[in-house]
Amino acid sequence: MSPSHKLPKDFIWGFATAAFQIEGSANVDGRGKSIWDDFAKLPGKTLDGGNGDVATDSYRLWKEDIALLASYGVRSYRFSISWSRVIPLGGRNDPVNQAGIDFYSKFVDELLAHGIQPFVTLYHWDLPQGLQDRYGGWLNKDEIVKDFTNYAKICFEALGDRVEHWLTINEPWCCAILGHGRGVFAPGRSSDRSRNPEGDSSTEPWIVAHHIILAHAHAVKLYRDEYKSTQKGQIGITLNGDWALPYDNTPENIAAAQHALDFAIGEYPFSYALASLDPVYLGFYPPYMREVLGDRMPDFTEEEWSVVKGSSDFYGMNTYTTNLCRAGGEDEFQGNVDYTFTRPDGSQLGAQAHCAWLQDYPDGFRQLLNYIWKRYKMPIYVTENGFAVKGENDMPVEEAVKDYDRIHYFQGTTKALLDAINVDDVDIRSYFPWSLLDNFEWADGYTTRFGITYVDYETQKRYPKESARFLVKWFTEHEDSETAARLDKLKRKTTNASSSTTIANGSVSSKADTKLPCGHEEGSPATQQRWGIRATFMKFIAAILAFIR
Ligand code: GBH
Repeated sequence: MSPSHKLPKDFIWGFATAAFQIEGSANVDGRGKSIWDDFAKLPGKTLDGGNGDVATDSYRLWKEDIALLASYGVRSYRFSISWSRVIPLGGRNDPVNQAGIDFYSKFVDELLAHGIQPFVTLYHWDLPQGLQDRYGGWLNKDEIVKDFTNYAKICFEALGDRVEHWLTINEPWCCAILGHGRGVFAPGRSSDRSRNPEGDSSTEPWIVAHHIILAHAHAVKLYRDEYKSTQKGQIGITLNGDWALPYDNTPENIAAAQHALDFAIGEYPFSYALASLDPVYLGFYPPYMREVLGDRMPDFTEEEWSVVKGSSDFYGMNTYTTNLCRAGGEDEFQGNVDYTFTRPDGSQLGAQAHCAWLQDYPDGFRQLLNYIWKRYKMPIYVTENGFAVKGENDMPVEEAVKDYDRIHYFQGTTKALLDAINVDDVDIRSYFPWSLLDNFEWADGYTTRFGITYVDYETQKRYPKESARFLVKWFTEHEDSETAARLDKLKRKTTNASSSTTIANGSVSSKADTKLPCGHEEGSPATQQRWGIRATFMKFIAAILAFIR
C-alpha cells in the first residue's frame, strides 16, 4: 500500500555520525591528537571515564560500517572528517598526512560503489590539539580562520570531485558555549575554577562564536570561488536549535519562549550567538545583542560582513526536542530563560530520554521547521534528529534492540516531517537520524546510546535495533518512485556488495520487507529469527495481495 503523501523528488535520507565519536584508532596511520583525546581522559570529564581511543572502532571497521549502511538501503551517509588525521598538527604550514586523505578517499569511493551519497562535515568538534597548544585554537582569529580554510581546501581538493554536500561546522553553539563557556566540552575552558584551570565564560564564548562564523564563511567563499563551478556541490553550516513553547499563557512566559527561540536561532542570538543564522543570512548581528553584551560582543568589519552574509546554501538543522520556557533564570547561555519539561499541571511534555535535556515532542519539530522556513526562506537540510532510550545501556542487547521509545520518537518526527513538507509547504531536502551507531556520546561517555544500531563495545558487534527497521521501511515507502528508481540504479549490481565478512546479509535490498542485517555472522539469534519471521510474513501478505488483485 502506497502512502498518499510522499517525500519530494531527490529527497536525501540516511544516518549520521561524527569522526571522534566512532573512529577510534587514535594513534594509527599518522593521526595527530584532537582536543578531545586528552580532555576525555581527564578525571571527571566523561560520566563513565570513557574516551575516544577505540569508540566503535570504525576506522578499522569502515567496510563493515558501509556494508551495514548498504544493507539498510540508505541513500546517503553523513560523517565527519578528522582534521588531525588529514593534517596531524592542524596548521596551514604543517605537513599533510597522505594516509589520512587516502582513508577518506577510499571511504567515499566505497560509499559511492554502494550508491550511497557522502554528506561530509568538515568539523565536528575535534580541533587538532596542535592548534590549541600553538595559539589557543578558536580564540585566535587570524590563525584559526586561515588554518580552517586551508584544511577545507585540502578536503575539497581531495574529495570534492565526488562529494556534493558539505557542512563546514557542526553546532558552533556547542564549541562556543560548552567548550568555552560551561567548560564541559573540550577544550574545557570557563571561569569556574573548580572545573577548569583557565578561561573566561563572560567573553570567550562570544569570541569563539565570532571566529567560527568567520572560518565557516571563508571556507564557503573558497568553495564558491574555486570549486563550486566544477564540483557543483552545496555547502553550508549546521546549527543546533530546539523548539520553544511558553510554560503557560502569562505574557512574560510567552515572551520568554520567543526569546529562547530568538536566542537559539533567530533575532537575538546573544546567548546562542553562533547558533543564529542571522549574521550568515541577514548580514547583521541584532542590536539587542550589542545591548546585552555591550563591549563583550565582537563585531565584524565591513569586509568580514561581506564574506559572512549569505554564506550558507541552506539551513542545516540539528534538532532534538522542545523546551517549555519561563521568564527568569540567571543562565546567560540560555538567554536568561528557564527550561522545563513539566507542564503547570505536573504532566510531562513527552517521554523522557536517557539524557535530561531530551523529551519526545514531535509537534515541536514541525513548528520549528515552519518557523525556520518562514524566517529564512532557505531550503532546510535536517542533519540530525534522534533519541536515547532511558536505561538502554543497562539492558541486555536482546532488550535494547526493542527500542520502542525511539520508534515512537521517530514515528512522530517522520510524520511531522511529512506534514511540514506536504501540508505546510516547507522546503526540506534531507533527514538524517542520529546516529547510525551507538557511540562516544561526548561528556556522557558511553552511557547514553543514540544509535539505531546497537554496538556491543566489548566485541564491536553491531545489532540493528527495531528503530532501524522502522526508519528504513518508512523511508522506502515514502520515497518518490522516480527518485527511488534513479537511486537504485546507482547501487552496485553484485550481490556480493562488500568484502565484509562480518555483517550477515550485507547485500540485501533496501526494501524494508526483506531481511535486515544482524550484527555479525553469528549475530543475535533472537534478532535474526525475528527478521526472518517478519520477512516470511511480509512475503506471505504480498502473495495474498497479488492473488486478490
Ligand atoms: C548533537 O548535539 C551532536 O551533534 C552529536 O555529536 C551528539 O552525539 C548528539 O547531539 C546527541 O547528543 O544541558 O547544557 O549540557 C545536539 C545538541 C546541544 C544537545 C547541547 C544537548 C546539552 C546542553 N546538543 N545540549 S546542556
